[in-house]
Amino acid sequence: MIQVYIGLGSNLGLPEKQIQAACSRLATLADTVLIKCSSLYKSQPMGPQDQPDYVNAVALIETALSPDTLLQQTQLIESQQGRIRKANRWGPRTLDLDLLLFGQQQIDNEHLRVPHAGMQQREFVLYPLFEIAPDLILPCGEKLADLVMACPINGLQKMAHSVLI
Ligand code: A4P
Ligand code: MG
Repeated sequence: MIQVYIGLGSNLGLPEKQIQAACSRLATLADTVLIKCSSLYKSQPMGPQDQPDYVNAVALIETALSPDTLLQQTQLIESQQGRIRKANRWGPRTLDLDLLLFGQQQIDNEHLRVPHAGMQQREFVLYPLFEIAPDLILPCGEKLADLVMACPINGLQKMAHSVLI
């Protein structure tokens, strides 16, 4: 089993419910155990500003699935939760599931880049990840704690409700 961190984001269709539903689905994947999920965080949109604030979280699973199979499964969950892919980059969505880290693997193929591009600069990824994995070291050798300290919080707010697992 490999430890995999998944970034969850939503800014349409009752975002807190979308994140809760997605975590529940992750827990039902074959050959996979949901270990924990961070608190929910409200974040300002990165990219186009004419869209609602996001709710973000990070989950830790342990899985025996391959990276490609896991990506297929997470994309299926996105589409079953009403995700419609539009041409505009970084537009609003009911659910986005990003494979942030897949053990210590570094993957770069036409479907998948792991560690997820940009995660090292995104407060809505780093802070929830740090909440559940404060001692994490990335495959590049960087300490997560150092990345968090260097990352402005940009209005990120921990929300009162947490995900039930
Ligand atoms: N892909 C490659 N690597 C990965 C990976 N590690 N995990 C490919 C998941 N997918 C990966 O993704 C586009 C393609 O990326 C997929 O077909 C997959 O093969 P997508 O989900 O269709 O599109 P996207 O999410 O709009 O694109 P992108 O560039 O991945 O965007 P991000 O980086 O996910 O950012 N603001 C706040 N506050 N919070 C957010 O969560 N999210 C985004 C989207 C923008 N602004 C945000 C947030
Ligand atoms: Mg994405």
